[in-house]
Amino acid sequence: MNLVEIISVIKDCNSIAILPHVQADGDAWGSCLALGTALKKLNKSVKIISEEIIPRIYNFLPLEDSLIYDENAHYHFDLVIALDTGDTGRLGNRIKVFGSTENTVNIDHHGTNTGFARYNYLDAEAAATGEIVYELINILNVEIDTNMATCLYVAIATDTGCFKFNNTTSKTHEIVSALVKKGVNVAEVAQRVFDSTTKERVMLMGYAINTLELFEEGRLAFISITNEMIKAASAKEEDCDGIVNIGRNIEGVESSVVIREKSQGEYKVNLRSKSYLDVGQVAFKFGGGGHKMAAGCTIKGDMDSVKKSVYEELKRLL
Ligand SMILES: [Mn+2]
Repeated sequence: MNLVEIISVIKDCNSIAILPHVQADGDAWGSCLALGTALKKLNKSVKIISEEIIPRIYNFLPLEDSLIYDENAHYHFDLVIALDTGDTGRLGNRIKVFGSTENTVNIDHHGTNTGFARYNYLDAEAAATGEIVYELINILNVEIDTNMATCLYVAIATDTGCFKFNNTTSKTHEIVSALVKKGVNVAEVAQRVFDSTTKERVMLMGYAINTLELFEEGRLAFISITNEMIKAASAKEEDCDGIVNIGRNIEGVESSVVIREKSQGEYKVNLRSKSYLDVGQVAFKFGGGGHKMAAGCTIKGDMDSVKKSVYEELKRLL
């Protein structure tokens, strides 16, 4: 499907639900809020349904009154659109909402996307789903206002690590240039999204750094986060975000891993790489997904067995 075909599907529908993935990141939130606003401007009835409340660093984004958090919400929609979501597992409990209609759209940039909707648009070359949504809104012929531009800017800036990852292209900069012309306050976004932290997060980072281990002549970095650490730091789930970059930034490290205890016997694994190792492939092998340089999965076991499995897989690809 191309974007024009996706748009004809959207135009035929009146009530539309937009779903970000679970533990939505800046790309998912920004893309959903921008697309939601654009569709409202076309007089569509829009609900953005997320699994969690928007994290502190994104709560300055212009929040639509269409935003709802209730994953058990049962409504009838003419169309459900999943954004930035690689597979149905990433829809969490909202799989019920997604499954409530035959008319479903999936717009994404994860190379591992399973094409789970009736209408799928996948562009693995796009740095962020926000880039695709920008194009979509332009083809829809909706004027991008400052609020929408800010949402899309956050989407693209977060997924490119502030334009530092190698998914950043000249097209990324062209899109961002157009967004900045619409009045995005670049300094404010940087301050709120990238340069602000909390005491709890810093405490958690302290505990996490103490678990740092390097393997294979310093090419693999592992950090472990237990529920005990999160509790001791009074930290939240979202405070774990970005800790994986601490390992990745170490000179000589190719791949960095954070293993976080989720519940008894279940561990969330975050993977990053620096130049060549395809961590998306590793995550996929464990039932997760993502990109070449950034991916994630959930593995059952105990901390040591999870670490060993991931380590063996990464070692093979080094
Ligand atoms: Mn994304």
